[in-house]
Amino acid sequence: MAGASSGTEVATFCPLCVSRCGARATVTDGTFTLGPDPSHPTGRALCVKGKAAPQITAHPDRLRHPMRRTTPKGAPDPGWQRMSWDDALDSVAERLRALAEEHGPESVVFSSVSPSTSAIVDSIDWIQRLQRAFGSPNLAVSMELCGWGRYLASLYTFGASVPGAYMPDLDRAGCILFWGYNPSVSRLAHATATTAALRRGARLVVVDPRRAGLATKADPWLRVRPGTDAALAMAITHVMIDNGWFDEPFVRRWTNAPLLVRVDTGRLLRAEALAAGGDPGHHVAWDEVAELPVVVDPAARGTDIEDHGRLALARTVEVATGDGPVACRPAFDLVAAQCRATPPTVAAEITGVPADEIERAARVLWESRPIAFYTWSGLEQHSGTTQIIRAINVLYALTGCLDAPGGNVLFTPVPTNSVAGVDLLDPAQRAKTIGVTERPLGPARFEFVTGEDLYTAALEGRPYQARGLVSFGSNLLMAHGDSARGRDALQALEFQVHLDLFMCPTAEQADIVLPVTGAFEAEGLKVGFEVSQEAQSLVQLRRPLVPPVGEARPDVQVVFDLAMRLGLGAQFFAGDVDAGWRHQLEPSGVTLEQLRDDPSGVQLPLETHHRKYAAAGGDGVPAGFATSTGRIELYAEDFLDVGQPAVPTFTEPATSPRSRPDLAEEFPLVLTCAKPLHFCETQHRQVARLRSRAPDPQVELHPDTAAARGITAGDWVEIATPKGRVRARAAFNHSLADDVVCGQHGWFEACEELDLPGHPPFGPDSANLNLVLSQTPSDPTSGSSPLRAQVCEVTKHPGG
Ligand SMILES: Nc1nc2c(c(=O)[nH]1)N[C@H]1C(S)=C(S)[C@@H](COP(=O)(O)OP(=O)(O)OC[C@H]3O[C@@H](n4cnc5c(=O)[nH]c(N)nc54)[C@H](O)[C@@H]3O)O[C@H]1N2
Ligand SMILES: Nc1nc2c(c(=O)[nH]1)N[C@H]1C(S)=C(S)[C@@H](COP(=O)(O)OP(=O)(O)OC[C@H]3O[C@@H](n4cnc5c(=O)[nH]c(N)nc54)[C@H](O)[C@@H]3O)O[C@H]1N2
Ligand code: SF4
Ligand SMILES: [Mo]
Repeated sequence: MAGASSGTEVATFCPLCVSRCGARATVTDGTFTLGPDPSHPTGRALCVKGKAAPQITAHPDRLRHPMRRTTPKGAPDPGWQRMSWDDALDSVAERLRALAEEHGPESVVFSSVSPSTSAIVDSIDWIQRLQRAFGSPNLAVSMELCGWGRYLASLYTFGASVPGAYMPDLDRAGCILFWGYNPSVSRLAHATATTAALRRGARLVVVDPRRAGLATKADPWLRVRPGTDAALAMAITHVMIDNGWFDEPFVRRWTNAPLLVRVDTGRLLRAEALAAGGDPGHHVAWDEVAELPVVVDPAARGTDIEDHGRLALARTVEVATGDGPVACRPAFDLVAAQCRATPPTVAAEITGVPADEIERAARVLWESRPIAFYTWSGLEQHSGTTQIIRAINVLYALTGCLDAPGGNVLFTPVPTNSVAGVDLLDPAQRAKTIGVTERPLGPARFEFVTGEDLYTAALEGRPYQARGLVSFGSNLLMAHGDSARGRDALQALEFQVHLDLFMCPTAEQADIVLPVTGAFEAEGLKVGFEVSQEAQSLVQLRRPLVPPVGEARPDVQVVFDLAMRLGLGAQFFAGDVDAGWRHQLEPSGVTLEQLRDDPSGVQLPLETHHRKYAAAGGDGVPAGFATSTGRIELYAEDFLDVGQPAVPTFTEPATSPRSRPDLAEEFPLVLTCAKPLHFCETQHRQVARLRSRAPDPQVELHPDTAAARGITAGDWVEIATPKGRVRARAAFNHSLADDVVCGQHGWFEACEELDLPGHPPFGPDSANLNLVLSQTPSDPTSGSSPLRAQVCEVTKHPGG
C-alpha cells in the first residue's frame, strides 16, 4: 500500500504501546508528524514516543532485507547475507515442516513481542492462529511477566480477567486504586482519564514502593516493600471485614463465602457426604435459623436458596454426614481468619506501610466506593505473584463493585469473529504445552510458555526438545532473567527465524531475520480501544502514512505468506489478508471499505450492561461466574490440587534479605524495577530524540543509601546480585525506602547520532539488568520470575 499523499491530515492512532492513543497525522514530503486527537476516545494526549514515531520509523538502523546467517551460532559475527523474500519464506517453511514431520509440531515454539509494548497488537491474533494451525501449543509472549495477574490468575477468583478485561470505569469511579501500576509512564489514556477523575473529586489510592507519576496525587500512597503486597492486601481486607466495610449481601449471594469447607480436608463439603444419593457436584451451606445444612446446586446460581441472609458466614458447624459428624467452616470464615492473622500491626512490620495508613486506606476505599482498580507489572514479577493477585482480587470482591458502574466493568465489545484459531489446535496437542505438567494451573494451561521453561526445553530436552523458534520480534534474551542461559538455549535450537524492525540480541542468534514494517508503514486493524465504552465501541483501520523502508513487510502479511507455504491456505483465507479481516469484521456490520474511506473509524452505538452476572439467561437462571462454584471464589479449592493454599497467603519473596539472611550481608538492598518513560521495554534507545532525554541506564536510590556508599547523583555505579554485576547511573529518589533501589531493564543499544555507546548484553560491561536477575525461584503456580524483589548491593563503579 502506498503512503498517504503529501500535505494531508489523517486520523490515526499510535499503536506503539498499550495506550493506543488516538492521533492526527500530518504527512509532508515523505515523512509525518503526530499530534493528539481530542475527538478520539484515547486521544487526549500523546507521549514523547508517539511524537518520535517519525524518527523511529525512518531510523537508519531499520532492517531492510531478509537475511540469513552464514556462520555457526555463537560466532562473533553472524555473517548476515541478504536473500530474497521468496527464498527466505521457502526456507523457513521447509525447516518448520521438516521439524514438524520429524519431531512433531510442538517442537517448534512461536514467540511474540508483547502487544502492550508494540504494534504487534495488529497481528497477535493471526500469529496465534498460525501457531495453532501449525499444530504447536507453545507461545512465548512474556505472559508470566506481563499478563498473568491481570488476565489469567484472576480467572481463579472471578472466572474472568479482572482488571485485564473488566477495565476500571475511571469516568465514574469514586475511588481509583492503582496497585503496582504507573499509567503516567505506561498507559497515557489511563493517566489522562485519572487526572480528569481527580478533577471531579474522585479519590486515588496508589500502592508502589516509589512515589512516581500519579502517586504524587494519591491519598494515601502506600509505600510497600517490593513483593510483600499480599500481606498489605490481607491487612486491608482484615480492617474491612472487622469494621463491616464490605458488601455483605453481594458477598453472600455472589461469592462462595457461605459454602462450607471441611476442616479435615480443606475441601468444600459436597452434598453426597450428607446422605446417600446426594449429588457430588452440589455444595453445602449452613442455615443459621433452622440450624440445618442447605444443599447448594452451582447450576442454580443461588436461585435455590430462599434467604441468603440466613446462611452462616463466621462460625464452625458440625455437619452430620454418612461418616459421622464433620467439622466445617464457611469459606468466608477461613478467609477472614487468614486475614485476621495479618492485622495492620503485623503487616506494617512486613510491608513497611504504617498500620494507621493501612487502616486509612481501608476506610478511604470503603467510603469512596465505587472502586475501580488496576494492577500491573509491580505485581507480576514476583516469586509469589499468584497469591499476591489472589489477595487483591479477594479484597476487591468484598467491595461488591465488580461490573457495577464506576467499578471494573466489562464494556460491551464490538461483535466480531475470533480469528485466533482456538479450535484449530487439537486438544491432544494442547495437552503438550511446555510446562503444563509442572504447573497445571499456570500459563501453560492457556498455551503460554514461560521463558524459564523454554530455556529448559531447548537446553535439557524437558519435557521434550524445543528445536525451532518462530519469533515475531520478542527480545527474549533481554526480556527474561538469566539472559546468559537464554543465549545458550537459543544457540541450542536447530532453527530460529526472527521478524523485527531492528537488530537485537535475540535476532542475532537467528538463522534467518525478516524485516517488518513499522506502525505507520502498514495498515492495522483495531477493534475496540478498551478503556471506556466509547473507546471499546470504536473500530479503526490505521492507514500507512509512508511507504515501507527497504523490503519490509507487515507481520500479518508474513503470517499469511508463511501459512500458504505451510499448506495452511484453507485456514488462512487462501493467503488474502483482506478476506481475513472481512471475516473478522463480519458480525459487526462494519466493512473494510467503510474503514478505508474514513480513517477516523466507525463508532458503534454499544451500550454497557452492568452486573451481567445477575442477568438471567433463557432458562431464567443468572449467568453467575465462570468458576467451579459459579460464584466468585474467595476460597479457591482448585489451588489445593497443586499444593497451593485456597485462601490468599503471604510468602516472603524468595530472594529477599529476609528470606535469605545468608545473602543479606553482601546484598542488603532489595532491587525492583520500573518502565522508562522514553522507551518501550528493550526498544528505542537508538532514537536520538528519545535518548537525548534519557541518555543512560538508571538506578534510583534514596540519597541516604547513596551517601552511605559514597555515591553522588549521576555517578556510574555497579548493581551487584549473586549472579554478577551490571552498570547504571545513580539517580536520587527521596520517595524510596533506604533499603530499596529501582533499576531499568532493556539497555543495550547505542545511539550513533548522539555518540552514546551501546552496552553489551553480556559480560562485565553490560547494563542488561536481566543478566543479573534470575528467573528462579519462580512463582509455583505461574512460573513468574522474581524480577522485582531480588537482593542486591550498589557500589560506585571503579571507572567513575
Ligand atoms: N527486569 C525486567 N524484565 C522485564 C520487565 C521488567 O519490568 N523488568 N518487563 C517484562 C514485560 S512486562 C514485557 S512485556 C517484556 C517485553 O519484552 P518484549 O516483548 O521482548 O518487548 P520489547 O523489548 O519491547 O521488544 C522486543 C523486540 O520486538 C521488536 N518489535 C517492536 N515492534 C514490533 C512489531 O510490530 N513487529 C515485530 N515483528 N517486532 C517488533 C522490537 O524492535 C524489539 O527488538 O519484558 C519483560 N522483562
Ligand atoms: N513508556 C513505556 N510505556 C510502557 C512500557 C514501557 O516500557 N515504556 N511497557 C508496556 C508494557 S509491556 C507494560 S507490561 C506496561 C507496564 O506498566 P506498569 O505496570 O505501569 O509498569 P512499571 O512502571 O514497570 O511498574 C509499575 C509500578 O510498579 C512499581 N513496583 C515495583 N515493584 C513493586 C512491588 O513489588 N509492588 C508494587 N505494588 N509496586 C511495585 C514500580 O515502582 C512502578 O511505579 O507498560 C506498557 N507501557
Ligand atoms: S502512550 Fe505514547 S507510545 Fe503509547 S500509544 Fe500513546 S503516544 Fe503511543
Ligand atoms: Mo509487558
